[in-house]
Amino acid sequence: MKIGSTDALLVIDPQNDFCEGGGLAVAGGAGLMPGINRLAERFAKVIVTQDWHTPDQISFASNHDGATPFTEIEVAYGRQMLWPDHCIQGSPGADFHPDVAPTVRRAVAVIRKGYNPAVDSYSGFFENDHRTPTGLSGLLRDLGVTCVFLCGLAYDYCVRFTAEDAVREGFEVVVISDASRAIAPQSEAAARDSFRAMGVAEIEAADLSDGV
Ligand code: VGL
Ligand code: ZN
Repeated sequence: MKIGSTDALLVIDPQNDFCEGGGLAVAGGAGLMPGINRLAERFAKVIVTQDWHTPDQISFASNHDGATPFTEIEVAYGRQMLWPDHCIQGSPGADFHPDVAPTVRRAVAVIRKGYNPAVDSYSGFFENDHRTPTGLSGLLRDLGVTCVFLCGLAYDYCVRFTAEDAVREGFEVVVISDASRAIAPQSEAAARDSFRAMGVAEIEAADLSDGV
């Protein structure tokens, strides 16, 4: 598969809290960063997302008496998984991993998400109410992007939700599997099934060649 001039690379949440030692660590997270940098060099348009919560974020188990992380609750916009505290605005955990700095420097934009305390946001396009936009769709359209390639953390949540919204927004969508890692095997399998059902292509970084 060739990289074209109307393609963009979306690098999802390459932040300290999703890497080893972080608040919501994903196994193999930090190890993705060099490969992501090599990918980012090859795309004319790179956009990075940043999970950006306040301490009173509704999806933090710590904000619900007696609740445990990785269990679900019912909120105004549907079911919501509870998480350990992570990516709190201005905290070291919310910073980009130092090894991904070259990609962040190349990025044409950083899209922050999840800053509304009452609504979590996995997707780079819409909050978890599936209605409130982040502005990413308009940005991509204004930049003339027709196809988005996704990588980053985590495969089964923020990469998955971003990919699904990108399809609904009319973009061609490709997930670069070996440049992404999942939080849990069960949700990883569910994400893979959903990608297949929705027409999201999955490739490995080695399947990409430089275009025009
Ligand atoms: C994420 C859970 C909560 C992610 C963010 O980046 O996949 N997952 N917040
Ligand atoms: Zn989050």
